[in-house]
Amino acid sequence: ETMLGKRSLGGRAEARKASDGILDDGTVCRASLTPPQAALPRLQPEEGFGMSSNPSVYDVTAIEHKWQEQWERQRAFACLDGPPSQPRFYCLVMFPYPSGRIHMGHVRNYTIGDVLARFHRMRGACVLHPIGWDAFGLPAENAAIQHGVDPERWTRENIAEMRRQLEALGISYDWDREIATCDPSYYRWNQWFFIKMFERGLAYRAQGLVNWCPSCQTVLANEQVHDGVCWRCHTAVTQQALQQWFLRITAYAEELLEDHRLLTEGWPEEVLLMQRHWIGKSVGAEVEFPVWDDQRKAVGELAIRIFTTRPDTLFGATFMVLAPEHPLIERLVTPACRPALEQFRERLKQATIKTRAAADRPKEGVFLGKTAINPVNQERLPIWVAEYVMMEYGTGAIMAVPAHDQRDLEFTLRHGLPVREVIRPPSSPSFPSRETAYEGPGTLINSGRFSGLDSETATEQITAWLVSQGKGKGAVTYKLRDWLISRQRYWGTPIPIVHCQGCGLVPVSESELPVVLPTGVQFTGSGESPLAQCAEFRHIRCPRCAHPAERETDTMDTFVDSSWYYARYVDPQNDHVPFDRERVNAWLPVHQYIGGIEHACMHLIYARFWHKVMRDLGLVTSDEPFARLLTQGMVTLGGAAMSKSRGNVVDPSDIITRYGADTARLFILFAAPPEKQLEWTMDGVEGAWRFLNRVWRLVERLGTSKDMSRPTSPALERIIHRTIHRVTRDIERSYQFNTAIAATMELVNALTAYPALGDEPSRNGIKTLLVLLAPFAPHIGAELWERMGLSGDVHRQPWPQADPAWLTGETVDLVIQVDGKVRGRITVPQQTTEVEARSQALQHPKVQVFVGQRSISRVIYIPKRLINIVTNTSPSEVP
Ligand code: ANZ
Ligand code: ZN
Ligand code: ZN
Repeated sequence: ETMLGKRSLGGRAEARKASDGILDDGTVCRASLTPPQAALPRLQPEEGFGMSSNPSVYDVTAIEHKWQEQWERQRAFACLDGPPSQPRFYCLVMFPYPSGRIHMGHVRNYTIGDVLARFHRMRGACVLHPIGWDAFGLPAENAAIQHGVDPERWTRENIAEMRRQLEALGISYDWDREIATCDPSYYRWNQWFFIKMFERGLAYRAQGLVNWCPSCQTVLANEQVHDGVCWRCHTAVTQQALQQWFLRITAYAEELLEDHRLLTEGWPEEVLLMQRHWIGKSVGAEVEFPVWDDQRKAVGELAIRIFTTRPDTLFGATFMVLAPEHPLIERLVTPACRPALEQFRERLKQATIKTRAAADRPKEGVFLGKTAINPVNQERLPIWVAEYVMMEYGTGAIMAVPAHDQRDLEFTLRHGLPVREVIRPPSSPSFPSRETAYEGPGTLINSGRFSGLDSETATEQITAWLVSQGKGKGAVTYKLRDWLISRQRYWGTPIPIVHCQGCGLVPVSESELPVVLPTGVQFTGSGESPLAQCAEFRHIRCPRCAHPAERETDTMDTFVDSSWYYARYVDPQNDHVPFDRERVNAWLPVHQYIGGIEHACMHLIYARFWHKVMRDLGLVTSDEPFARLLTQGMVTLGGAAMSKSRGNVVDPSDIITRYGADTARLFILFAAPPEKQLEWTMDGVEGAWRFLNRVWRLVERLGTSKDMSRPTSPALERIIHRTIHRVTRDIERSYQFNTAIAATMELVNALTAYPALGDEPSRNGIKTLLVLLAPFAPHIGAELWERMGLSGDVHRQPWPQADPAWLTGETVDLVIQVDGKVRGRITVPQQTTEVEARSQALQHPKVQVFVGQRSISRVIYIPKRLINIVTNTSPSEVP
């Protein structure tokens, strides 16, 4: 019997959740992760780890500090652009907002990134692994309003505190490239890009809706509206139209969709799907409905243009609907209908932007007193205004087909309008019900000469007919809206525009950049934004005509800051251009980007857009910024995402103080594959801690001999090479760090079980173990390497290579029994562990039949001969 088998299984390896750590062969490994017997451990080195028999616990804090200081002093992870021949690896984690404290989500994100960075360095790549701060944003300004602290100071202090916490995690960042987006040296380039976009018509000003607090007399960000009321004074929030700045992201809508083909390999399908929905491409037609004039004169002069995805339902239109903001309304509304229209508009103001589009809102609307003519059958359709039609989508007007559009049907039921069915469903001969529209395709009825056609053919033919009559054309619409970037806020990038009476909108000249945020402004939270109230900032001479003029006082959405920071990291100190083209093109696209799924749409679409703009400005040559994307799963406690309001937060600092960064990292990496949800358990943390202590004791047992020449037994040699193979493959191919760590745990078992010459563990084996562990637990790796007297630094060792000769070993036939009866045979390598043998046996179809739903009480394994699976069955039940 191998000791290895016994140890890894411990006789308690029931089928467990994936998060317990699954070996690549599907077996659960709890090598040293058994729950603690006692309560919380005492972690003072001198006291031992709550286990008096094991006094050899090491001084985590001292050791981790020692290495962190050394890395810092040596600038150990500074990235010098290597020779062109050296492979490069740009590993980027989404930079944090400096809230002041890191949370477990950060720890997970940055640990994953660090393993990859360290792994690729050891593999010989030149690695760029930067960090910085997404430093503008509302919380700093809210702190200023509520507590009177200066946003800049608040932010800087938070950055300092979070930097300290990140350093305590031992992440291998190149701190020389640290950037903070609130530095004028950074946001200057936001302004530079803005001007380039303005010159190209990609930045423009137009009416946009904002949230407005009537009591504070101020614009509110969406985050400042809580359940429809102002965060400060609890007054109901209204909407207001204001001149706003937009970036024309819609000009890139098709390309943003199209270029998904470049990302199918490297991005999660889920993210691409979410983006596809966000961009929301709809193919259909635009159709003109001439307005009926009572004098029958001007028919056709005025027309309502609608967008529809269902030209096949044109004969079913029974009325028209315009968005409340539609410009034609003023020209259409009859005097008799005007009072009702005004009332309706008053009511609308009460609705916030978010709630208006909600599906379950009653379909409010008013009649304008006019009709329009359906071009296919000359019917006259009443023209209404309703809030469920959005000005920002399509043409801001629709033909309503209540029989086949649910929203139209609900509106009809409320306002007593007619319904006409024009599509017969393929399967059922009758229509579902009076309350449910049939929205699918079918056969046309009541549709003149198009009756009898199927939806698809009819769509084509009706569109062609409309084109031939000059009444319409094929059209494509996107849900994606232009990006509203103005914020009536202080703590953001000032928009570099001057308003001149004579010249209009004039960009600040490039030599005058950056437009720096003024200091010493008032934060009241009411009235105009602090910048608008700051006369010294506001008043300026026009760059073009030198007459007195006014600066734009809006600042930019902070998503601007995060749209191109990945390029700035490559050349962070450049003060002539945003970055040097050659240097950036040598590094982009980012090889691996890592962050939360919550950024699937906004951030990741804005950055893709910005990249394409930079490409079109000739600054980058690639089409996409991020070649691969990993979206890490949530960290949960008690099944729910950790959150302050829920009170289920574990503070990373507490864990690091008690157990050390290596334990925190190892636990997080081992508990679940990176993209899966991770349930925080103290048992797991302690298991990771115990494992690291086992490694420590293994090295301690070596004594003082530095003799590396002792032979390693062939059996152990084989396990070492198999471990190298598995760890490498799991990191490289699928980022399955949990199984990679499980493999190192098995190696520790083996090293404990196969002392090279009976008295001491294998030095060569431990050396390999430390190299393999270094990316996961970098401090203990470096410390034990030094203590073993090995030369150099473990983090600069080349990654070991598995010798293929050791991977294909001789095989043996194993007999499989279930409850003592032979049920099959499998061929396995001689050194197969009990864990592996068990897993393979359980996959055998015959075994599955005979085990069935029963639980397994015991496994008897005789290496090279037999495995017997004993189930919880009374003997009489055995067939
Ligand atoms: C007639 C029709 C008949 C429609 C039918 C649907 C079903 P998607 O697929 O989301 O693009 N629509 C067009 N512009 C709109 C706007 N600004 N606000 C609200 N609704 C608008 O939806 C396209 C459909 O949404 C269009 O096709 C139009 O209604 C409506 F049996 O036209 B349809
Ligand atoms: Zn208010
Ligand atoms: Zn001027």
